[in-house]
Amino acid sequence: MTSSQPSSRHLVVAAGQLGPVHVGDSRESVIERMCILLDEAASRKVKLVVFPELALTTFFPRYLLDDQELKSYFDVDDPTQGGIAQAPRVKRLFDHARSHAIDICVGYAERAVQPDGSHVDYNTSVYYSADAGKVVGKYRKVHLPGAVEPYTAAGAYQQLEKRYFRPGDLGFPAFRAPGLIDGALKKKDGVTDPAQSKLRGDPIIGILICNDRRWAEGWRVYGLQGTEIVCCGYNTTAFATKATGEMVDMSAEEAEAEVLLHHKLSCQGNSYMNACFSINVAKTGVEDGNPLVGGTIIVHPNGHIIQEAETKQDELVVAEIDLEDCRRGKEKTFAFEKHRRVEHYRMILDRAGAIEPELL
Ligand code: CDT
Repeated sequence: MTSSQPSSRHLVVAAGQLGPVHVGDSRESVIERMCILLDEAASRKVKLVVFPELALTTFFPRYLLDDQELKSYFDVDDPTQGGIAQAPRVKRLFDHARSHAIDICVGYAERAVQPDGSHVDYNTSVYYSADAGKVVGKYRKVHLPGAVEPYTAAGAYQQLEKRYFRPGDLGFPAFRAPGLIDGALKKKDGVTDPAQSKLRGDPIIGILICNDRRWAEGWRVYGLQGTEIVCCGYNTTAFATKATGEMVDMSAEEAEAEVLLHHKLSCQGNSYMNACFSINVAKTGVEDGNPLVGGTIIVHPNGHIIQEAETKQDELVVAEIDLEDCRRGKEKTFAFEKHRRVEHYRMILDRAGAIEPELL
């Protein structure tokens, strides 16, 4: 061990699970709830809290809205005005996190102001570093579920993300979060051999949003950037319907169990296959009659769930993690630089739909 090698890569992290946010709930009231979770996090020595997808509002893509109604759900992210961390309705959350020296990752509906003054809407999460006092990572949801046009069948459950958001345009950009690990290796330490610097720098973070967690592709792109912690907020319905409106043929309990199974398989499998921790955070409970699944989990790089929510309400789910635990998978089991066979993966890039082999 050299003098610049951190003696410990331990870190206390948390999922800031939120209970329902109803249509009539104000931003201020939701941010107050999030600040209460941050107060608890501070008392438990947490350094990073991950909040859900679209944390500040109800999950509005379940409603058909006109432009005026829609506008109220978006927060303006204007780079010339300091971005989302300075947006008047949200600033308090970031300031509160900084006052506790806690990083936060938070999802919101982003109305992105363009250089010509027009705007583009995204389903976004940002990572705010308390140490840097600014947003150091931003992700715009790539895999938008649902439809542009509402289903017309009576009783159909709407999921209008494709109508309200543009698919993310930033790819899957991993980034480092400063100030979380004492003695993290820096550029100025002059270690130029990647074999020597690997897993010794500031933690490498990636963000996914809800439906993204079901797609191996995004996780792998993060894996290929050495990501150690994936932050993923979600709003997932606790039931399954057909586009025609009727429920899939199973009881409500069976449907919820199935939703939870798929959620856990996705997070546990992909954490293991990319040797990273993941912090997967629900907005849960019943929003204006619409049940959302819980299942907030913090997952270890070996695929184990190390901490899990016990409620469907606001709840802080805390785990102490050791980033060193990523090493075995990254350097031995998978060691992408040794074992990936990229000459066989072309189809993953070139093909969207499945083309079956010819019939026999
Ligand atoms: N919010 C979100 O992405 N929800 C999706 C539901 C998709 S059902 C059309 C999810 O994957 O949980």
